[in-house]
Amino acid sequence: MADLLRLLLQVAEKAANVARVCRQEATLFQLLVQEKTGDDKNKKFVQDFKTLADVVIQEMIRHDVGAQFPEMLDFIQGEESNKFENGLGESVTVTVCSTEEQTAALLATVLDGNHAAASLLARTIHQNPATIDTSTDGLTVPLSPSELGIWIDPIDATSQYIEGREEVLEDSHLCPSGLHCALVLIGVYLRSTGKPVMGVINQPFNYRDPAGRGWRGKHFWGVSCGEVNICSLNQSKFGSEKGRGLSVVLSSSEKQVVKDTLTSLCGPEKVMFASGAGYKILCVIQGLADVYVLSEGSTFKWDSCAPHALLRALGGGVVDLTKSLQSSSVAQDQTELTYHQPDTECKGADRWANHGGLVAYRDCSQLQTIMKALKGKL
Ligand code: 2IP
Ligand code: CA
Ligand code: CA
Repeated sequence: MADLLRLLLQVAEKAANVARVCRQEATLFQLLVQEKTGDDKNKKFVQDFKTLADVVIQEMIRHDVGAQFPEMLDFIQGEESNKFENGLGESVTVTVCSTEEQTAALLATVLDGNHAAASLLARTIHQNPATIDTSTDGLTVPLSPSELGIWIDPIDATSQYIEGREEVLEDSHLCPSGLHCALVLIGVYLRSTGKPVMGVINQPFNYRDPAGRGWRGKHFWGVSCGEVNICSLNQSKFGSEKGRGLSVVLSSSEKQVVKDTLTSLCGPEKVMFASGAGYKILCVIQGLADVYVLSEGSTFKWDSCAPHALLRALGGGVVDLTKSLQSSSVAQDQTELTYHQPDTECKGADRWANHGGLVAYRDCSQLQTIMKALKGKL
């Protein structure tokens, strides 16, 4: 299934192009924001925004993956629904059509007849992205499409994407907020066990092109199944950092008791804060933080699936915090998050929430240290 990986990298790059186009066109961007309603409301934000960019990206990924792997079509899910309401209160179902012109015509109905904006979007959707260096040659993945499902978060950290603050990223430094926290996340899991096996992360706003041609992105990928454990980031750079003291990344809205406990464990300078659930897990993947702890059920399957696969490829993982605290004796593998089963007691998006909170880690012994410190505190 190396061809699936290559396809996901390609379509994630196209997604990043859509995200960039939407930000670069100021008038287009104004048109794009719309408030969420009903069951799909993310309880975390008073005002959560659903952008057309999100919907378009998710549908484009579904379309492109479904075209090459029809067996997967019914198992491609994401954060968004493809129903969109335009300024006239009409409901439009957003789909990717077979030609650019048809897609543009459909999008124009969502964009209240703004044909210029619709054409721009349609062109990006139907354009092949620049070939990206995937270095996946020779990779064989022992999986077949009929055993796989996909979770898409078309844009994670939407609030940062909408706010659009530009920060200059420094190597080996975590940057708490800004456009670079916005990520395209595509995760692949096994339908039978729910284990994440492949992940692609695209960071559309990684740096500004020095030649003035706008934003450039960066991509990351990983595969973890059976004997195959491979990640686009190599592990070697983590080794030398051992012994420098444990560091954690948290949401700024994390519970005070968690902040306090981890501050006494790690020291104040080793407790960092950042936006975006995906970005925080990416910080752990990149070695910018050792562990990400979240005590609330405020993330969803589409937030964690892709980065979870990369962490597994690196020998780490993402566990359910509540389950892990309850069961120190249970094999740790049994507390890893899974992606195949909804919580049938909940409705809407909540069916797919990571209710028990989570801990993302690269190193099992660091996970143990964190769990020991949090035991009895929550
Ligand atoms: C959000 C986003 C938020 C995160 C929240 C996610 O996804 O990643 O930043 O909160 O958990 O569900 P926090 O930044 O406090 O960790 P989206 O932006 O896709 O709604
Ligand atoms: Ca998200
Ligand atoms: Ca999102």
